[in-house]
Amino acid sequence: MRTQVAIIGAGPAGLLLSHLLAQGGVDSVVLETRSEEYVAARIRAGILEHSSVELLESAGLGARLRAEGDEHRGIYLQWPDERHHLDFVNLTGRSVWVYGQTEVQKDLIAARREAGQEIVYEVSDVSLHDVDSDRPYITYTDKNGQTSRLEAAAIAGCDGSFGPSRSAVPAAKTFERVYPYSWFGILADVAPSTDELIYAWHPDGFALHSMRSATVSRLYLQVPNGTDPQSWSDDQIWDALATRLGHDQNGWKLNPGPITDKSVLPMRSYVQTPMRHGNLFLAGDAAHIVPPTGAKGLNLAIADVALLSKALVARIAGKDDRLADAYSETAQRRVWRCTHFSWWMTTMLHTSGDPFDAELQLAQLRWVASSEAGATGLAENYAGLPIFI
Ligand code: FAS
Ligand code: PHB
Repeated sequence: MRTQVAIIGAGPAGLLLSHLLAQGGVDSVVLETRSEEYVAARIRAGILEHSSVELLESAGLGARLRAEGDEHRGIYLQWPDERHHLDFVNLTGRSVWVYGQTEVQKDLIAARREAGQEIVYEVSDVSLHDVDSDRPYITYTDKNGQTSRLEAAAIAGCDGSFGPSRSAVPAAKTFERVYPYSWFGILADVAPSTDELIYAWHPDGFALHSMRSATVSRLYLQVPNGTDPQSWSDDQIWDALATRLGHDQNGWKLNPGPITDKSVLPMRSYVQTPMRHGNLFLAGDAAHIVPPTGAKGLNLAIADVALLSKALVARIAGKDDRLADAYSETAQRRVWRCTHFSWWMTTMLHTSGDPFDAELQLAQLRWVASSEAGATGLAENYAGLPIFI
């Protein structure tokens, strides 16, 4: 087969890239190792920042988001006996939307199917070849065991943190920080106990109350690395969440309910540079990972692809290499801004057991909650970053 852009990965980065390229008149083929059902059902991110919503709407992907998503003005910061609301709209004029990554995926899969996009699911043995030539190609085995070759003018590595694209960039420089704790995430069939997200600091550990809809709650607990999700009973989970989120504080109550999904997510920061080698371009988790505390993972993938699609359309349709030549450096500015913010939120809210750290964290939380400058700093990064900085 031959196409203009060969995309590895049908996550949000790969599917949105194929959509935006098509809008620029550039054809692509998407290769995905999992089944369509699997990539449509994966439970992951939950928050879309302002720029992501604007981009999805401008790409014709905002209808269900606007109809079924939930616009939030801000978040709550909580610590024992205190809870403070940060109003991003008052501080920056920008809001965020609660709309699960699974919903974004469903919208992207539907849009690509409607456009007749070629997505080859359940492939294996994906290998990249001649990426620094002007005739790069991919070999792979399809679900019928047939070996195939896909030639393209460019390859987009949107294959996440375990795909082959990362290692196809020779002499890449990598930065990594592994955090000494993980997130224990649950989905529960119970109405959220709050109107907007609660990020809670507690001596026992961090907790987050998020949601997916008016009837489904999404909550997280800081746990030690290596925690087995089956080792906690439902009662233990709800008791820990209630303690950390301030149940019975000022009359507020956490309403428990049936838990429908449990998973433990290790936390790390990872950045690889450059995000381009010859005709291979990386986007999304293939190039960087952030701890989910800043709700940046999905949004950063969207921002990369907004940039990369413009660069590839200019290069392939317009024979203009300037954006493609600047892609890695331009993308990395936002990657590092989001990497710093995700690290800052994570280290401010997760306890280490060290009493000095605890006092520093509480002092920082009190400053952010009481200072307009501090609150605006958090709001700008959480909701207000433009796509191109
Ligand atoms: P993805 O990982 O989503 O997609 C990569 C795709 O490439 C996958 O479909 C994979 O199957 C495919 N692939 C891999 N290897 C391949 C190969 N060899 N050949 C073909 N295809 C291949 N972010 C948040 O903001 N908030 C959260 O709460 C949050 N929770 C998360 C929980 C988990 C368990 C994980 C792993 C991530 C979470 N994230 C969260 C981050 C997540 O949302 C990512 O940032 C987002 O999915 C990035 O999108 P992509 O770059 O498309 O990568
Ligand atoms: C989620 O709803 O899954 C979510 C929300 C905010 C975060 C991380 C995850 O920071």
